[in-house]
Amino acid sequence: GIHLLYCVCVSGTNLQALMEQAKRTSSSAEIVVVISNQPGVLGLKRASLSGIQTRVVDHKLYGSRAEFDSTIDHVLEEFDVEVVCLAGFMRILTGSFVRKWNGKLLNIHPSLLPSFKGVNAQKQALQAGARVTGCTVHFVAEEVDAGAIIAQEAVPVLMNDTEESLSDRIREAEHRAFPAALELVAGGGVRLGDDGRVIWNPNAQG
Ligand code: 3YE
Repeated sequence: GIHLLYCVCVSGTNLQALMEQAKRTSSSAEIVVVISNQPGVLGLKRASLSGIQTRVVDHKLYGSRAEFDSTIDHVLEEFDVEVVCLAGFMRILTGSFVRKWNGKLLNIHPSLLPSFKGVNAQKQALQAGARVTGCTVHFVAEEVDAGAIIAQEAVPVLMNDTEESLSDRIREAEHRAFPAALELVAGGGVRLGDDGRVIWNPNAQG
């Protein structure tokens, strides 16, 4: 089963794209639970409407990152989760959590990594005068936005772009790149090697 760790900030549109992909008969993925660190967000509603189980693990109720991550870990174990997609999830995960789930955690970032790491990637691209940016799906390493790259889609920066118009264009690319990357991992087309680099399997389905 595939699991999705969702958060506030965004409206859950990446989650929606992943749910639609997983519903296809050709998909290797099944979304078994959606976890949010923010109660009441639209992503939880979207999951419930699709008949997917939801859990809220509110980071504000935990005294430390370790306790928060360990609670998420327990939910993932409860649901026998094999792959975790961070879709709008904005918390930095602890080293021990990342090590335990190494090769099973996917994150999406709104730039062509390794350019424009961190928050406000779209603003960084505009300020740098980049003419092309995009999105990246990567395996999560302890260092934020530094893990091995699974999929990328380039997006042009247009002359009159604002942070909002550029973000909208990148988000559309995310809705293609994230389901594609999930399918690659769930279908065995790609995995994380012991050296932290991606290993491609040309014989995988899909
Ligand atoms: N954790 C590790 N490595 C990664 N989490 C994400 C990706 C990723 C990861 O590659 N170890 C910015 C987080 C950046 C930040 O400072 N967040 C705050 C909370 C802000 C909030 O709640 O809105 C914090 O204290 O964690 C997922 C994407 C992380 C984005």
